Amino acid sequence: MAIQGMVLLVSLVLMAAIALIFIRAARAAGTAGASPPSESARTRLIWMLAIAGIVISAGSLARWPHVVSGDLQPGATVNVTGAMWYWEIDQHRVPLGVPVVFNASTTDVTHGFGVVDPEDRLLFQVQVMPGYVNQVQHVFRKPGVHRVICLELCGVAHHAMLSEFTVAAAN
Ligand SMILES: [Cu+2]
Repeated sequence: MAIQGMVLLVSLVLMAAIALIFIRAARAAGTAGASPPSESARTRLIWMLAIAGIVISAGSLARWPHVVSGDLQPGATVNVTGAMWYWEIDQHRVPLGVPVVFNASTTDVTHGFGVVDPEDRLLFQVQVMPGYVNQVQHVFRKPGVHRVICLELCGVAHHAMLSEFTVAAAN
């Protein structure tokens, strides 16, 4: 399941759970002389919520991009520099199917290095901050032109801070 689909599902389940709790509370408030829940019922509820929280967190975060690619050996390294308002990328051809490390830095203010696949889906992003070289690793699964966008509002031409590179089979 796509991450967006998973996030939506988890959000809907949690919203339904919160709605049920509110409905129960509203009903209980309307009942004269309703007795408060017993100590054991409260303990059971806390345990159920804790276990649900752990299961949902583990299930929804396990496939997060930085975890998936965390331990891989890089097959290519790309240096990216952000500046108001353009991206400088030292390679415009990036290999398919191997881990690619992006070293992202900035010459001025904070930017957000975001990469969008040919179907307009955001694959990953990393904050680009003055004084740091931030690394992000990604394995491209689809060939084609990938767009680079800025995801940190950085001034009047932030929206025009665009670039692109092509993902193709390494040879
Ligand atoms: Cu920017």
